[in-house]
Formats: sequence, structure tokens, C-alpha cells
Amino acid sequence: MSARILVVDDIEANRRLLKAKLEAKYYDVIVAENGEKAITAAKSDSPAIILLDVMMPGIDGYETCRRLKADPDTAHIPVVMVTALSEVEDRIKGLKVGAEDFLTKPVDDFALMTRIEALMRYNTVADELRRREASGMASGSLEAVDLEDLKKPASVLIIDDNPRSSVRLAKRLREEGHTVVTLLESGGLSAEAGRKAELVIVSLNAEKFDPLRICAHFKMHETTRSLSVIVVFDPHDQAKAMKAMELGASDMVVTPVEDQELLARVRTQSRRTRYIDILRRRVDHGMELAVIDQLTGLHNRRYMINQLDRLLKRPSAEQSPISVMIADIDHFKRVNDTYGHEAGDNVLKEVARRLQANTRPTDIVCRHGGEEFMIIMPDTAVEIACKAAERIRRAVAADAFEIEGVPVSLDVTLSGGVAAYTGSGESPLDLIKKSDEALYRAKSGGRNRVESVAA
Ligand code: GH3
Ligand code: MG
Ligand code: MG
Repeated sequence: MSARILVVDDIEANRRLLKAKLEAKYYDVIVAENGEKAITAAKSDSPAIILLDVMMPGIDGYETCRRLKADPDTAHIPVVMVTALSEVEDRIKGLKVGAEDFLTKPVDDFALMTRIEALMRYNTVADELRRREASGMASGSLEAVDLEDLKKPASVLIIDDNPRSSVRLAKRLREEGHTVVTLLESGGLSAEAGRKAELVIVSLNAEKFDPLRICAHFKMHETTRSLSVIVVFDPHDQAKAMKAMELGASDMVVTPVEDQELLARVRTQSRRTRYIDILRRRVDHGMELAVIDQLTGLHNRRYMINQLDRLLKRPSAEQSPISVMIADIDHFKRVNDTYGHEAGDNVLKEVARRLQANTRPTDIVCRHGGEEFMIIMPDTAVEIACKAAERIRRAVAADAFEIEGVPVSLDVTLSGGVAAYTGSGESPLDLIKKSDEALYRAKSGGRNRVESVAA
């Protein structure tokens, strides 16, 4: 489905003109003739972008924008204020009420389409975040998007070899509270400068370097990929600006740079960078949730099976031994029965801590389930693994557990079963089964001991 755009103008001819231009590019266009109707349409028809005329009878464009931005149902929809070029004061007002961008009447085709495209790109990121929030990804421990955070000033890097224009840009942005570094100040292009910035402004007029190459460079590298890039171009350089967009720039500003336009785009694009960062953090966190056991912080069973599978399929698996140990707490049920489930949980945490502290960094310590743990020992022969298992058993049994809420020191022990991969096409489950057999022998042999199945 094509994206829907809401055109708001009190003059019929203006609405018709914009509608025709946008429909020619296959946008789905709806119209409103005044501010009240625009607000109603924004709520009921959820447009992707709103083009908003300033001068209208009744509530004007600013008041309409202010109301749209104050309503959580419509605050996220980018608003483009359509103003006359002479109305500098008006644009300042537009910025204050939260407009994302400006267009000048009479509306030029190129400017119109580039505005729409830049905001569509911005929407792609913002929508993704909202979808996840709505689907409950954000519930529980995941932090909600802090709107105040999004409003904070941006950190901007200006890449322009012309001292005059870059100083002017920097000055203007600093007046608005943004943190700015120019290429000249940073003493040349360094990866460091890019890493710190949220937003990069690249002049396509630069001659000392190829600005298009720089746009491509930012998008190619993992650390700078999420940066938003705004290119500054001369009116006769439209093709170059389009090329920059193809290479991944997120927006453009034509010279002579109009201050309010620039400020609006800096605000919108730095917000885009922040949305991407939030999304990325969420994804990282989501992956972590999927492989980490929440009680102990150890890897969970799913991760354990994946890692075993990966290790067993290594080309070198036939030559280098892999051993595993299953550790099961002895008579753990008694802890729960006597001191309660919470005390039991705390015992599990302390056992997990001792397992971690007494294994090598290359070992993978997992909570297999309940009161059972598994330690995967890559490149470890079974005799060595038995020694390690014995050390782990002792580390648990040696010192009594002091558990919060439990009036006495608890003697906790575990039994262990060790098995090694024999290199004959065994699966992770085969290996687990073998170590389970050894564990069974340790239990029936009196507990607090380690048994093994030799290769
Ligand atoms: P054995 O020496 O034969 O292993 O005896 P056991 O009591 O340790 O073994 P059993 O399998 O009979 O009982 C395990 C207990 O572990 C029962 C279950 O309630 C408890 N348990 C499993 N997961 C958790 C957990 O996450 N927290 C707590 N507190 N208890 C758990
Ligand atoms: Mg047990
Ligand atoms: Mg058990």
C-alpha cells in the first residue's frame, strides 16, 4: 500500500495542485481545508506525513501543529509547514511548535519530493520502534523511549573544506545548544570524530575530498552506519544530492542554507539516529534475554545446545577433545521444603557464582534446568575434565552457604557426571545423555562425588 499524505490548505487550488503532484508519484493523498478537519483526519486516517499550510482562517497552521504534537495519537506524524519564503519569523514559530520541516511556496517539485522522501526514511525507523512498543517488546525490563532524551541537543560533525561556510553553520547550530565539531577543528577526518557524532553534515561542494565517498564511507562501517547524514548542495547540483541520498544520506539542504530549515532537519535527523540506537539496544537486549538464564545470569539450555552443536560440528572436533560435566545439586528439594523457594533460588545463585569462579574463561557454564548445571569444556580431554569437575565439586562443598533469610549455614553439595565426545558423529543430546548416566552413578554411589564415562 502506498503511503498516505494529508494535505492541509484553505485554498482549493493549492490542495488540488499538491494532490496532483503527489498522486503522480503514487502517494495516497487526503485533503483537509482547515485546522480542525486536519486534526480529525490525522487521528482517523493515520497519514504518514502532513503538509500544513500556515495561513488559514480559524486555527492557523501553528496552532494546528501545536495540537497535533500535543496529542499522543498524532505527535509522531511528521509535519511539514508550507510557508512563504519571506516569513522567517513564521518559520521560527514553526520550529517552536515542533514542525519537522518546511516547504516554501510556490512549492518546487524537487523540494517537495525530497522532503517527502527524507521524512519517509525517517518514518521507517520511527515506525519500527513504535510497532515494537505496541507489540509489547518494551514491556518488563526494557526501558521506555524517553521523549525528553529525544529532545536533547545533538552532537554534530560538519565536514566541509570551506572555513567560512563551516564556521557559519557551526555558529548557528551552537546558538541552538548543539555540540558541534568542524572538520577543520578536528584536524582532519578521523574515525573518532564520526564515532562521537549523532549527525554529520557533509558539504557536496568540498574539493579537498570526495564528499560522495564520505557519505558511502559512513554507511559502510558498522560504527557509523546509524549516523544520519545531511548533505548541503548547490541548486545546480541536484543530481549530486540525489546520488548522495542513494548512497545513504538521510536528508539534504540546499544553499544558501536557510537557518530554520537546517535546524528543523538537524532536529529530525538526530532524532532518527537516536531511534536507531534505541532499536539496536532493544535488539541486543532481546537476544540476551533469549540466551541468558534470568535467575543465575548463566547461559540457558538453548544456548548450551547451540554451543555444543557448534563445537561438535567444528572441522577440528575429531582431533580436539570436548568434555562436558553435568552438575546436579544433592537433595535440593529439602532446601525448598525447609527454607522456602526463595532461599532455594538464592542457593542456585550462589552455586552458579561458584561454578563461574572455578571454571576457565573458555569453559561455557550453563543452567541446564532446575538445579542442574552443565559446564562445556572445549579442547579438554576427559581426564582433565574429571579433575576440573572434582575441583568444582569441592568449591561447592568446602564452604557452607550463608543465605539471606536462612538462620543457619547450609551445607550444599553436588554430584557430577563427566563425559567426552568420542568423535563418532555424536549429537549434543547423545553427549548429554552420556554425562547423565555418569551422574546417575554418582547419585547412587552416595552423592557429593564425580563419575565419568570414558571416551
Ligand atoms: P537429588 O540429590 O536426587 O538430585 O535430589 P533433589 O532433591 O536435588 O532432586 P529432585 O529432582 O527430586 O528435586 C529438585 C528440586 O529442585 C525440585 C524443584 O522444586 C527444585 N527446583 C527446580 N528449579 C528450581 C528453581 O528455579 N528454584 C527453586 N527454588 N527450586 C527449584
Ligand atoms: Mg538434585
Ligand atoms: Mg534433578
